[in-house]
Amino acid sequence: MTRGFYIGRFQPFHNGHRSMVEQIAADVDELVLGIGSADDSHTVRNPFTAGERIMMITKSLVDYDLVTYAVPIEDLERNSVWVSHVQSMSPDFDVAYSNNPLVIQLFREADIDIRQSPMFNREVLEGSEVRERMINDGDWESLVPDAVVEVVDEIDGLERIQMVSDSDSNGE
Ligand code: NMN
Repeated sequence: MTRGFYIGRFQPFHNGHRSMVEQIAADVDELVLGIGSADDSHTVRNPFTAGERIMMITKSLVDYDLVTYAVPIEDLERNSVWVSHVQSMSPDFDVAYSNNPLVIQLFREADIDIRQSPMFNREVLEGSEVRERMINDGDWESLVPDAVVEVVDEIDGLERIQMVSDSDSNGE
């Protein structure tokens, strides 16, 4: 039995994340999705709360033949103890997945098997692209699973991200 750990901010969970999960599912029996920056919300970079991201992830992956756990992971001021913090919050895992260079470095230094995907640029670009389109009334829906569209609708997420984007640009 192999359990993996995939860390991301999932702001919001989008099709690039879902493809990563599909790739990872070929390697593991169970997958922990670590919801990074769990303590942040209501900003342009992190519009959604940890609870809202749990809903997006759980509903998007409901039809997959994979046991998944979504675990909120708050940020710490100290990078040097972040991996221990992750381990203290997560079910045990055998292998970690991330495309974030700092995350890769920290797991490597802790001697944890860390794998990255060739979708690096795509995944990073896609999160900010989805948020941009949400702010500008563009077509964000085609970049995310249907379940995410439903969650954003339920929580009035568009109104929120447009509001925080307005207050950001006013310097408030
Ligand atoms: O690759 P992304 O989607 O940015 O996700 C990585 C997550 O890991 C982020 O939420 C980031 O804040 C988090 N992280 C936190 C620390 C810390 O709290 N010191 C260190 C490395 C990564």
